Amino acid sequence: MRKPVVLITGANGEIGHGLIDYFSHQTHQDIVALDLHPLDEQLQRHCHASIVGDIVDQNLLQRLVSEFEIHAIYHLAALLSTRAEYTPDAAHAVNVNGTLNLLKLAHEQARWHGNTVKFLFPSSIAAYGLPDRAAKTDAGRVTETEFAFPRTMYGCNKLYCEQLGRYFSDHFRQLAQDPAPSGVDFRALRYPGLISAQTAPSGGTSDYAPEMLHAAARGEPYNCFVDPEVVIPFMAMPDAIDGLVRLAEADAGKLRQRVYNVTAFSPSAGQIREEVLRHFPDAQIGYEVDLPRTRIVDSWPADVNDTPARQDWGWAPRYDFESAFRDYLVPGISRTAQQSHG
Ligand code: NAD
Ligand code: AKB
Repeated sequence: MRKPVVLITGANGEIGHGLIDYFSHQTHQDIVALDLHPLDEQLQRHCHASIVGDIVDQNLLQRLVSEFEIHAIYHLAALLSTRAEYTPDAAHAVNVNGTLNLLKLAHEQARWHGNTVKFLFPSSIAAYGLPDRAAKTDAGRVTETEFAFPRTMYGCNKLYCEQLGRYFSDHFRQLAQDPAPSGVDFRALRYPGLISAQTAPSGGTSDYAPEMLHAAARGEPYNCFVDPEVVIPFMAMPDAIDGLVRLAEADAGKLRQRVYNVTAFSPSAGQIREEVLRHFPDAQIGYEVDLPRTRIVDSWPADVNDTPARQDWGWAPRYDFESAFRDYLVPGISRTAQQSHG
C-alpha cells in the first residue's frame, strides 16, 4: 500500500518553513517535502519524508508516486523575480515546466486513487504589470482581471501557470470522446511581498522590506535598493500561511474564482524604514537606488482588491502594518536571534 500524503515542493523556502511549522501544530497529515536543497533539520522531524530533488526531473516525480499516494500539493518551488530576470531560461524551466509536471502528476494521482487532488499555487503581485508609478497611483486597488501585463519573466510564468491551473481544473481533455474531470482542484493566491521573522528572503524584488528589518536585527548596515516613495502591498508570514490553508480548506462550491488577490498593508519604503528604526533605533538604513529593480517594483500595484477572497472564503489578515512589526516580526526576530546564539 502506498502511503497517502500531502506533497510540498520548495519546502525548504520561506513559505515552506511557515507551512511545515503550521502543519506540525494543527493537523495530522503526512507530509512529503521536496526541495533542491536538504530540508532544515528542525523541519525534518515534522515530515514523513524529505526528498532532495528537482521538480523538472520527471524520473524523480515518477519515483515519488511509486512510493506515495498524493492527495494534495502545495507547489511552492520557484525561482523568484530578480533571480528569474538574471536566468530567464532556468526560470521558465522551473516555474513553468516544473509546474506543468506537477499538474500532470496531480491529474495522474487523481485518476489513480479516484479522489480530487487539491493543488495550491502561490502566485504573486508580479502577475500584474503597470506602465509606471503615475499609472500605478491612478490605478488604486486593482482587481484580479486588471493590468495582467507582467514585465518580468517571473510574472509571465506566474500568470501563465494560473491559466494552466484553470485549464487543468476546468477544461482538460475537452475534445476527448469521453471527457471526464481531470480531478485537479487548482486554487491560487496572488500574494504581495511577504515578510517572515524566521527566514530572510533571497532572489526576490520585494526583498528590500524584509532585508531592511533582518539587517537591523543583526546590527548590520543596509542600503535599500528602491527610493522612499515606492509602494507595494506586503503581508506578515503567518497571514500568508493562514490564507493558503484557509483557501485549501474552503468549500469548493463557495469558490467563484480559481485565483484570488490577498493583501494586508501597503507602506512606502520610507515608512518601512521609519518603522524599523522605531524598533531598532541604532539601525543604519540608507538608500542606494537600483533603477531597473525599482522599475520592476513600480510595475506592481500599490494595492490590490481582495474583496472576492474575503467574501468567498473568509480571508481576513490578522496583522496590519504596525501590529505586524510590534506583535510578530520584532519579537519573532529577537527569539530567532537568541535561539541561534544559544
Ligand atoms: P524561496 O525562494 O524561499 O523558496 C523557494 C524554494 O524552492 C527554495 O527552497 C528552493 O530551493 C526551491 N526550489 C527552487 N527551484 C527548485 C526546483 N527546481 N526543484 C525543487 N525545489 C526548487 O521562496 P518562498 O518565498 O518560499 O516562495 C514560495 C513560493 O511563493 C514561490 O512560488 C514564490 O513565487 C511564491 N511567492 C512568494 C512571495 C514572497 O514574497 N516570498 C510572494 C509571492 C509569491
Ligand atoms: C519577488 O519579489 O519575486 C516575490 C514576489 C512578490 O513574488 N517576493
